[in-house]
Amino acid sequence: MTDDVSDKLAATFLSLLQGREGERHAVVLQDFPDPDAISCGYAYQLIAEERGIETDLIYGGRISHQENIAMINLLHIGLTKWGKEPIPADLYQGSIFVDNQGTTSNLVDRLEAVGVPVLAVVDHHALQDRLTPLFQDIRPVGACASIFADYIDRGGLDLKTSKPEHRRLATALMHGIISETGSMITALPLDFNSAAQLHPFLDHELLVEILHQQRSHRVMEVIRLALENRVVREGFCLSGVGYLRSSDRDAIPQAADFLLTEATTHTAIVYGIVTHSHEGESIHGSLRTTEVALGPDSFLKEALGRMENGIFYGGGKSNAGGFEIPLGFLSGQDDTELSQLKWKAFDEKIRRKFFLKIGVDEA
Ligand SMILES: [Mn+2]
Repeated sequence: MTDDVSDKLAATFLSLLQGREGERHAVVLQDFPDPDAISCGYAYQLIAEERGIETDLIYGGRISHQENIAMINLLHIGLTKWGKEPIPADLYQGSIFVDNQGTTSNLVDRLEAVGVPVLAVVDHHALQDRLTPLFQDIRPVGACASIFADYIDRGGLDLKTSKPEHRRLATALMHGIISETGSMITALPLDFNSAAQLHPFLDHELLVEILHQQRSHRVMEVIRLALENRVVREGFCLSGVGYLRSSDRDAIPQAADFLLTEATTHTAIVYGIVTHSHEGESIHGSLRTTEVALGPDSFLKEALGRMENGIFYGGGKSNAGGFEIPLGFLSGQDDTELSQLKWKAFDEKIRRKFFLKIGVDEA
């Protein structure tokens, strides 16, 4: 992307905030916010604050990764979780979607129901057509945080090392970029540029503290199960880990990351049934790949298909993807025998779908 195009995108984005003093915006993160999304939300918060706009960083799911909890606490980033309660009609004058396009947030329908206009969508996933925003900036960069760092650099904020919140923002964005690009391995030129721009404002000690959170015992257990249950065919590693609590959901991508380190594996897919306290049960899965040609977005869409309402069960970006399959009528905790039967059926079905897609003739 040329400098001119980047300048124009940043200018258009910033002009959108003009004349909105006194407004309150909903910054919508995906249901399970990751460091990339959280740092983008925080960037928008400070950019908007400078222009007299209040914001809430909102999400409809859960934050479960120990590193993400540490990030929020150490960097004093405030997130608002909306549960089942309705969103008041006059609360927000606009919404911004960062690091997602509305397909991975359960808040979209509720925001639409109370008529909150979608001001902007800033994302780096494959283009989806769920929302019709006033402004859209979707670029295939390594981290969405790099786009916000670029906005900041092109007039969004005048960063100062003397301001603690600016140092925290730079640290958050750097963490977003590092974690989203697998320590810069999948980074593209904009990611490197943005990291260089942020570098003078970083709080290195804080960054080290965020990165060095240890895994909980339960996450270790899920990784052990993933290792035990894995089936490797043609470089694909599939593993079902059974039932997990929603607070442990983030163990699934962590297990997929781990399985990807095996020499014979280029693509790891880990899934399990996540039990939510009120919302029933659903299968959550994560895909990680080092295979450049795979294309997780189309791979998952083709392998798993869509729901009755037309929405795909899964999607992704260049090296990672995820899927969620609601269990609907089959949701709910049953006796051990029925639970095991249910898991076996779903495990088998998912495995067959992926084997069929890969072209492996056995289940
Ligand atoms: Mn992202």
